[in-house]
Amino acid sequence: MFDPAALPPSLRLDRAGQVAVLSLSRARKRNALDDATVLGLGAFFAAPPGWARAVVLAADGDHFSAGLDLGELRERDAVAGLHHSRMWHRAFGQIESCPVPVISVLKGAVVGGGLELACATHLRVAERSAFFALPEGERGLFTGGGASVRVPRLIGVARMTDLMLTGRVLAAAEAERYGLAQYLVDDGAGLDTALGLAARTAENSPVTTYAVLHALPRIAQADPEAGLLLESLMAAVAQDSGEAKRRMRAFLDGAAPKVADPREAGR
Ligand code: 1HE
Repeated sequence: MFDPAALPPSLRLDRAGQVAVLSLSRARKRNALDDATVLGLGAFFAAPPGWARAVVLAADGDHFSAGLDLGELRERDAVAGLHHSRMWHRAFGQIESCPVPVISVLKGAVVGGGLELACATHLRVAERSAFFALPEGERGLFTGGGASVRVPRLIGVARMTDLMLTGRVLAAAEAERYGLAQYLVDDGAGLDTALGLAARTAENSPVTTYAVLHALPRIAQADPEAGLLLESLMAAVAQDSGEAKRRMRAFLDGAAPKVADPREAGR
């Protein structure tokens, strides 16, 4: 059961209809991620409010997140460092396995642990001000919040190697072209875009949402033959649902929208 009182001061929850808008609210520190924030994110996404059909992850101020709170990175021995990294993995794993779609709105710095956080969300909307980097290399660190698994999935090992070895910073348009963000919008338009996408995802059949969020990433990483079998099993379950039957009947009866040709939108 979701308990709003359990949120740390660095996180704020707002409600937009059936969409939960969770904001990083530590703009003074550029939304650097301290332990309380990471634990709070994990707890929120483990049990999002029951009314939420989607979650938008936004940020106060000009920057999405400056990554790990370097002020907390005191002398930590290797074992403590291991446990700290695993704590981030658990928290961000809760985002990835959230029962409803999670859409992040990115602006300004999306760096280090901030990029790791963004990559755990399902859809990323980047405003033009967003810039993306993995400054761990420069700080003598290595990624510890899941980047080495999630970033190569999105952009490939070669591009992540470039980011880490050379300190390259990607502008929003480059990042969108690489696949770090699925949407690129003007500054200030990210939240509305994300809310629109959230509303659209909420119209999906629950079994489709489940299949996309939970089966698809596993199928994509399985060996191909096992993946194809999993796909068939998932497809059979979805197709058997009453919702699928209703929707297919509606299409055949001419009562459901056709797939729109994007070229028609401008005419
Ligand atoms: C911080 C942090 C932080 C800002 N930890 N306090 N991440 C980085 O290496 C990125 C470090 N940050 C920056 O490069 C810049 O701060 C920004 C480009 C994000 C923003 O610049 P700017 O000019 O708007 O802000 P600022 O003046 O640098 O920072 C404002 C305050 O936020 C200042 O504190 P103040 O008390 O002096 O006002 C900064 O110290 C503070 N601040 N970023 C702590 N990151 C699981 S492993 C993940 C490993 C990593 O993420 S490594 C990458 C860390």
